[in-house]
Amino acid sequence: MTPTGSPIQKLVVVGQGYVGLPLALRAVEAGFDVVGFDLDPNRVKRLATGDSYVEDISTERLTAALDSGRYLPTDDPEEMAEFDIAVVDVPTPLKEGIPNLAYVEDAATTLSGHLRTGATVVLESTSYPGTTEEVLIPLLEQGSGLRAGPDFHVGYSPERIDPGNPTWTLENTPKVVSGIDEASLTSVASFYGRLVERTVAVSGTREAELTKLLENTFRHVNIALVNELAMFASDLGIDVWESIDAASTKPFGYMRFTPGPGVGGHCLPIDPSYLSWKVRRSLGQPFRFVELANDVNEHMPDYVVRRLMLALNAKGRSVRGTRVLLLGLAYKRNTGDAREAPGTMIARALVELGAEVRVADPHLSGDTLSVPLVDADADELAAADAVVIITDHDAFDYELVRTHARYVLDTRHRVDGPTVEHL
Ligand code: SAJ
Repeated sequence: MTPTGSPIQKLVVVGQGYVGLPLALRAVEAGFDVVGFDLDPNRVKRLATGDSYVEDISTERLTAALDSGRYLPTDDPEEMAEFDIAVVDVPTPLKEGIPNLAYVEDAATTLSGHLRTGATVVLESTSYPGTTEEVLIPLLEQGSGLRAGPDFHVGYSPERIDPGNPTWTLENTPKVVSGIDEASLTSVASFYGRLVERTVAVSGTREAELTKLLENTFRHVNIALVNELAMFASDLGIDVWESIDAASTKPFGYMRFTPGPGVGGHCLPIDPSYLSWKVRRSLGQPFRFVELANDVNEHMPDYVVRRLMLALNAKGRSVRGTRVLLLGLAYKRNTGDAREAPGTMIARALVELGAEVRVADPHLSGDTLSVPLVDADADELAAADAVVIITDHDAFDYELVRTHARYVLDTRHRVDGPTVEHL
């Protein structure tokens, strides 16, 4: 309920990225008055003109929200005034391996200036257990003079947005919800209950924070397992891909993961380290699975370069002066996000070794790259001394690769042929 006891109406979403913008627009469609706050004036300008920079949000959907008169993108904190509920969707990066909560702290301080009795604040950003109660709440209380619990509600609800996923959306993905007390949980659960099909309540914010970290650490550790297995299998002359395919036929008790050139993106390379940092800081012990998984996955780009060096060496070639075409630089298939992408590390290493590196990636624009961006056409494929498949976008013509490339190192097992080696 709002401070005046009427249903929650005014929502502020702090951060209009791949998580905050879908939430803001879903809330507009559910009838809320929404302020979409972002520190980046360029983003605000683009949103205000109906120009979406989030792949899951179409121009039509954004324009409809603007036309409703209930969506206001802004970088002016004054527009937050009188909010009933605020959701914080800001980045939580690592800085030299240490959690960097500067964006969360900034959001809390800004919101505290507009916090009223009876209002609700929810943190969605991924962070270590304790962040809501040890970082967010003190700043909200300091800036408002109010007390979390008696005066305003606070909760945590992890984001589960999977960009580009056509099946699982904000609406149909179960939403874990929590509160610092019963009244907070009720407020948070009823808010999300108006946006998503199913909410899942847990007893406290720390359990909710740990839920998200468990989800992504589970993936990170299992990807590291198959990556290490792939390296051993290759040395043992065993086709690990066949074994993975065969294991994947098990209808229970197994989940398919596949080797790759490393783990990129804004989730997996980062989230598990929030957990291991918290364990080490609070308990003085290493979270060995996470630290080992980080070590294995961070090693994969170097392993790919080593495999290429061995292949060239077998042909009497050095890397220096060799023309290498990298297929796919984005961190994940069919996306254009090259953040923390292993492909960029592989490209950099090959350039340092003196290779002539070219990249083909239909999802990337050339202005972000330090190497030429080309098309993976027959000429480019034939002209390369080696082709490395790093991100297996569906847009590539793998038959063309198979028939024109003299040598292919395929890190995703997307193509077969006499000139192809797999990770
Ligand atoms: N990767 C592998 N082998 C695998 C799976 C992934 O090498 O078997 C690599 C990918 O190439 C990529 C990285 O790991 O470089 C991360 O891939 P991801 O599939 O985990 O995709 P993300 O980073 O977009 O993870 C998101 C997460 N979503 C949220 O945090 C809300 C994650 O929880 C989802 O499970 C995941 O999407 C998903 O399932 O697609």
